[in-house]
Amino acid sequence: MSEAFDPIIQHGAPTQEYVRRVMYAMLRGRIMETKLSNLYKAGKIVGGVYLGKGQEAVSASLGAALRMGHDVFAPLIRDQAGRMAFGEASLDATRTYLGSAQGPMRGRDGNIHRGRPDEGLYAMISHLGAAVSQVGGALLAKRIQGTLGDSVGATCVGDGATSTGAFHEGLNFVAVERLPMVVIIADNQYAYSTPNERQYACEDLVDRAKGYGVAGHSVDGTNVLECARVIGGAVAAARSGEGPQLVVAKLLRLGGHGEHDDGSYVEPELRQGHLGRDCIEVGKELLIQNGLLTAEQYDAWVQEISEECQEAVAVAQREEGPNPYSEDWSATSSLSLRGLK
Ligand SMILES: Cc1ncc(C[n+]2csc(CCOP(=O)(O)OP(=O)(O)O)c2C)c(N)n1
Repeated sequence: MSEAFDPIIQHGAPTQEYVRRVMYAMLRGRIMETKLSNLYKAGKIVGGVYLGKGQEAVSASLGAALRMGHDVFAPLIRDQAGRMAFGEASLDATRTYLGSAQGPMRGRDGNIHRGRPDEGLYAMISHLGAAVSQVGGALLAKRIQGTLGDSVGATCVGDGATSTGAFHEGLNFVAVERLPMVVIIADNQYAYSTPNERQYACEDLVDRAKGYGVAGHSVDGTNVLECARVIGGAVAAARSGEGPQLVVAKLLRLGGHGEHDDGSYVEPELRQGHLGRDCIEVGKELLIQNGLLTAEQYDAWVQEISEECQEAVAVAQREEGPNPYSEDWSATSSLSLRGLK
C-alpha cells in the first residue's frame, strides 16, 4: 500500500472536500475551454478544438477521485475538467494548444493529444476504445512488476466508442484479469451526428456490464452530487479490490462535436429536457443548497480561475514553437514513458 490519502467516500456518500474539489475542477475546465474556443475562433489555434461542455460533472468526479503520480488516467476529448482535477496544469493545456515548445508535447502533438505518461496521465489516442486496453495493459504491467499496490486505472469513452471492437476486447481483458479499472461511458446521446438509436440496440448500455462480468452503475451526468457519489464510489470500489467498474452516465453534449460543428442535428426536445441541463448551473445550485458553497465563494472561484487561465494563455503566447532544425523528433518531453531520461 502507498501513503494514505483522504477518503473521498464515507458511509456511502461523497465527502464535502471531494465534492468541492469536483466543482472547482468543473469550473476550471469550463473556463479554460471557453477561452480555448475563443482563441480557436480568433484563428489562434491550429487543429481541432473539442469541448466537454455538459460533461464536466462526470469528468471531474473521475479525475478528482484519482491521484496523479499514483493512478493511471487516459482522458478523452471531453475531459478537460477531469484532467485538471487529476492534476494537469493549466499551462500544459495552453502550451499544447498554442504550440509552445515548453509544453508536455513540446509543441509537436496536437491539442488533446497531450499527457504526462510518466505521471500516469496518458496522451489521448484517437482510435475510439483503444484506451481501455491501454490502461488495462498498464495495470497488468504494474501487477506483474509488483508495483500495483492500490493504484487504479480509468478512462472515459463515449457511447460511440462502445461499438468498437477495441472497446469490447479491452473490457473483456480487464474483466478476465479483474484489474482495478473504472471505465466511464459518457452517454451523451450522439456520436458526432449519430443518435443513440443508430448506435446500440440494448435498452441501456449499463446492461452490458453483466455480460462482461463487471460491476455496472448508472448515473445522472447532470447532477454533480450523484456523479461524485457513483463515480467516486466506483473508484473506491476498484481501489479496494472489487474489480473493474463500468459507469454509464446519461447526459447531453452541450455543443457540437467540436468547435467546427454547430450540432444543429441535436433534437431540440433533448436540449430542453432534463439531460440538456447545464451541470455547472445545477452544481452551483446544489452545492449552495447543501451548504457546501456560498454564492460569494463561487464568484471568488470564478474570478481566481479566470485569472489563472488568462495568465496561462499569456505565458504560452509569449513562448516559441519548436525549432525544426534542432529537433530530436521525440513527441513527449520525457524520452521514455517512465521519465528516466
Ligand atoms: C475507431 C474509430 N472510428 C471512428 C473514429 C472517428 N470519430 C472520432 S470522434 C467520433 C464520434 C465519437 O462519439 P462518442 O464515442 O459517442 O464520443 P463523443 O464524441 O460523443 O463524446 C468518431 C466516429 C475514431 N476516432 N476511431
